[in-house]
Amino acid sequence: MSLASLAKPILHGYFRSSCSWRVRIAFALKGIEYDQVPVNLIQDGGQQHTEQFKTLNPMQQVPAVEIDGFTFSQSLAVIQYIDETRPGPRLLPADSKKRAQVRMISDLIASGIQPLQNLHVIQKIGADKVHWAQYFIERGFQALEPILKQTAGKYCVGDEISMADICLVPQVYNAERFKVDVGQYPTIKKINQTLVEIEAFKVSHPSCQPDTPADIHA
Ligand SMILES: N[C@@H](CCC(=O)N[C@@H](CS)C(=O)NCC(=O)O)C(=O)O
Repeated sequence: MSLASLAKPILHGYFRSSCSWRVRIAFALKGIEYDQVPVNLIQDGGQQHTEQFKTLNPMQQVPAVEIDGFTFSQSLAVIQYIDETRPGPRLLPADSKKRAQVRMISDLIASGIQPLQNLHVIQKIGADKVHWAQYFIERGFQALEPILKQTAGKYCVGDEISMADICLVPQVYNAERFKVDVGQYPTIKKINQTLVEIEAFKVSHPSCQPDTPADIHA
């Protein structure tokens, strides 16, 4: 085992970032200790735009994760790397069909919803930003609801927690921030309610991270 793989991973993230939260959930589910370096997406025009951060992720987005001597961005790539290299509960099922379902749901959220309501996009939209975000979250949830009706058991795909659940909870949190009525999507709502009671989802919640501001800290 190399020295690099013995070092604790470092998560460069932001308490409220849904993509950083995905990685925090994955670390928690796997029982992996890690350090956090806060990247404030708002302060000073956004620390993700500094030259220093661009060396970690030229895309100027969190998360960026230093692990095993490498730096990765893109939360789904990070989660899959953790899953492939660390023991603990599988985050992608062994069964090919279920694994494809997990990837389908994860991509629907990570490519079909989150990027359209991401900070940089919203800033470019200007005054109409809330309606814009609501529209694309609703559009995504209208597609996700019937899919989950077919794939879900206790969780998004069957009865095992997977990467799909890791994507779902932070996206529901974002939906609520943008005042989307999640009650319109009973399957999404029910799975989310089950997941938020699980320890790994609680300890990784935006309300209790090292960079969570004191006035909203749980
Ligand atoms: N596909 C990327 C998306 C990363 C992303 O959109 N990060 C957001 C926070 S959740 C960000 O850093 N936004 C900063 C900005 O828009 O300036 C991933 O899954 O990691």
